[in-house]
Amino acid sequence: MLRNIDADIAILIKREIQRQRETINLIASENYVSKSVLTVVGSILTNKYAEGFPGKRYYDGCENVDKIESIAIERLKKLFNAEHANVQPHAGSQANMAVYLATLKPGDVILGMDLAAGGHLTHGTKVNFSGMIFRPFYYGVDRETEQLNYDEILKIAENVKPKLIICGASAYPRTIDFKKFSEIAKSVGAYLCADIAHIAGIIAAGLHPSPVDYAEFVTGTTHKTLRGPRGGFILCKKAFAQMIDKTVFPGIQGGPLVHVIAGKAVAFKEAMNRKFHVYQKQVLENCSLMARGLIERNFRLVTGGTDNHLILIDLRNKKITGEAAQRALGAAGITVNRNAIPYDPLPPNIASGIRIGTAAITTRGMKKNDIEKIIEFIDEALHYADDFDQLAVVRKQVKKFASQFPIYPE
Ligand code: DSN
Repeated sequence: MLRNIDADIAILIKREIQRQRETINLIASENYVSKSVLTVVGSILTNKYAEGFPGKRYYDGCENVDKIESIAIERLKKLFNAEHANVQPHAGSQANMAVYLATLKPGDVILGMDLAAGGHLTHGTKVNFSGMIFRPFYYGVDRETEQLNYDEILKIAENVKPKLIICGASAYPRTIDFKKFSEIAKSVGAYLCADIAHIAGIIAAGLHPSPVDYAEFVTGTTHKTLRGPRGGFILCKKAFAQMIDKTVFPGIQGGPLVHVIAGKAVAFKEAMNRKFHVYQKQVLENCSLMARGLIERNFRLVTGGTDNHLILIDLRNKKITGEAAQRALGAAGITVNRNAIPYDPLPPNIASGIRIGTAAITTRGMKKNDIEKIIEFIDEALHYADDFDQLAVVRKQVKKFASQFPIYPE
């Protein structure tokens, strides 16, 4: 028993389960994996070293993990209709790093979405490897519409002549036009990498256009809307398969996490099921209901709404910062993250907004009436942001509400 060996960790895991059960998780990049995924990731597969790829390993005893990784690869290819898949990246960052190192030389120009406008650290931020090794330029969103302006992106691309364009975002609530990005990339002779970390599950369910036919490289994570274990993946055309694989290993990683790869395989199988399509539809429906309900309560949403699983709320009219809102909601048992809004006047550690998503609450089974209830909780918590007694009252209500949606029942 873990608690006899290491009571410290045992108790913290117990508390974390309790926290996950008693709170409402609106973090747009999180989800709850199935019991099957959980079992596989916690399995004896963690004991195995398997540097290399199926059939070409540097260690003996890989007959079972070879099959597991091959199954994961085939399922992922099928799920996204891709020519080649690599399931070894430990995370989305490693997936992006592999694509960049496979296609670029240090100092080459890359063009990605500005972190401040909703992009990701690995899309060229100065403090990240992507901005340290390469020469990053950025596109943002239109000041008026707060959406991607493809004419503007083309102009920037023509100006800076990138070798690689990265599209995809961490905090962009609208559909991304991968075809337009591909036209822009082609017109300036750049590779296109679509980072679908956030929307992978929605794409797999056929509810967001896929970049697979348009981008030479598609990267993503398995743990967000795709609802698998924490990890990354890369899809590419056959012509790039070898260079991608060898950049992942031995380029940037050693032994793959075969227990996680097995968990990915299970999640990919789950994502092929009809039930997953129904789930993703509900994620989108819940997000759109959430957007409407928030607007009715005078919340200003960046871009005026959402097409996907996430919403970015500009809190300036509510006279509260993102940081204070995150704290108040946290005290009320609602987990969110503060987030910069486009052209944010505040520094990112304070931020004028919060980002919320519906992937996790939908996995718990929440629907229309529950979304209305959650909006009430949010409104109340932000109204009483400085009153810890009132927030404690809301927290009690949230706990009671959350208990109706059990996760990992004992
Ligand atoms: N940190 C992730 C997110 O929350 O969107 C992106 O990697």
